[in-house]
Amino acid sequence: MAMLLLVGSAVTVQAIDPAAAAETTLRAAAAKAGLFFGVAASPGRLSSIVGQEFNQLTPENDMKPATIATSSGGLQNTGSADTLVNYAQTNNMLVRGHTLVWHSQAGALQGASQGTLNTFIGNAINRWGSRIAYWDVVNEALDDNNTGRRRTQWPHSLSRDANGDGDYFDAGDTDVIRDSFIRAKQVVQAGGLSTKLCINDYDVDGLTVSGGTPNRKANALYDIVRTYRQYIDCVGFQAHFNDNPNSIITNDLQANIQRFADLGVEVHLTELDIDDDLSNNDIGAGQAENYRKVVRACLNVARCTGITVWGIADSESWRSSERGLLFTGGGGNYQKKAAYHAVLDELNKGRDVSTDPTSPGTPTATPSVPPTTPPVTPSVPPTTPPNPTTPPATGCSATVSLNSWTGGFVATVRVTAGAAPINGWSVQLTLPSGAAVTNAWNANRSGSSGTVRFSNVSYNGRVNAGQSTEFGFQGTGAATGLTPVCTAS
Ligand code: 9MR
Repeated sequence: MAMLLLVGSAVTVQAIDPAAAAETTLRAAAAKAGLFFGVAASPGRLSSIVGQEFNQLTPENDMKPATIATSSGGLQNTGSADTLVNYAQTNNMLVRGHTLVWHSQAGALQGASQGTLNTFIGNAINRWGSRIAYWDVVNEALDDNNTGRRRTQWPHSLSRDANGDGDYFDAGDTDVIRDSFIRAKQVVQAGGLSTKLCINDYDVDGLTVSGGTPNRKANALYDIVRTYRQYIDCVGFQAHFNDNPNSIITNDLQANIQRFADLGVEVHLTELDIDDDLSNNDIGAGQAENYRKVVRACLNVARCTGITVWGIADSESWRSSERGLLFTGGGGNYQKKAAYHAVLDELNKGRDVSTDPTSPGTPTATPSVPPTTPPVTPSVPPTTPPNPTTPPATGCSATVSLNSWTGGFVATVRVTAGAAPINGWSVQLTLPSGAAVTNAWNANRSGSSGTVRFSNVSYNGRVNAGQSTEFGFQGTGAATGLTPVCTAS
């Protein structure tokens, strides 16, 4: 049964038809709600449950530099990663590449220069191309203990804070995060890849941590994403929840997801596990209830487009003593926990984006949480133009990139002004039969199937000559062969 789109005067509520039969796997329920539900795995854990229950896969260890990088930035030992990518493709699962630039498990790359990191970034992205939907380009860049500072060990020691003001955003600064993303973006654009580029970290989940203290680590991540937005497509909250005061579940998880989503990036919960005796938390008691609330926080933000659990069963988890996952058992023989049933039930209820200002039908607003530092344009521009297509002499052009899974997709549309600035735009495209748009961001929308039209919202109509802006939409069904037509006003 199809989703219902209930349009009120000021809100749009997207819910699953209550009369519809509930889906019986996580992946089917997630696809119907318009997001992916994934798992971290290694080749030894590819039992049939992986493809049955999940539609996204993250190699738990097999794409880390320690496994695949040579000291000169080349590739080695890619067999296990290939096995996982092939499995994902056979089972219609998206792949998250994990990870390119990380202080841990760096192997032969440990201590490498930015130039060598860039070589590795290019080799790794190009090896799997668009078969990788999302790459964690930079992992865990921020310090522990809620300081809000960057890490200082390699590779962050490659960065230079020229004026000592505590950030790496000024002219004269160098920043391994910025430079790694610039390189990754160049590679994606040069190859015409649909791969999206993410930054990933832990203890960044809520606006606050224990005791209502501001989450400075989350704020620092927010500043990075806002400053380097032109290179960053997605943000991963690892979401390892436990009793550490900085790792608890807080009531402002959804608000934090929302403020990142308001920047126009996709948000994912990338490594979810929840300590089963998590008593120190704001939002619930039992593990199943905690899972329910975390999944709900994502479902209530249109641009929260995926959740990945960090393993299948408790016994096989990196934190087995916390029993933080959705299954018991092991070795391919798994039993569903109460937490599994809670997640499935919550996914089956679908999204409720009535409080999401970026969802259709609600007034589009600027981010409700003010940035903690003024936006700064990165001082080193990319060495390739942001759009690989040649803009027309006047007017505008549009290109679309897709991330698809069985039963659903997310499309990102880039609108580029021609030789003259434009003050407004509209993009029309025709969806194949069976496909339907469920929500959109950074654009007004008319229509949901067949020919659909998108137009600028208040803050992105003006596009300078040769510059670009992006909007996105999410849908059900398969969206192939989209040809966007852009009209400037
Ligand atoms: O789950 C991974 C475990 O098997 C490895 O031994 C460990 C080594 O650091 O990495 C674990 O995965 C980590 C992920 O790559 C980054 N975020 C934290 C994860 C759990 O430690």
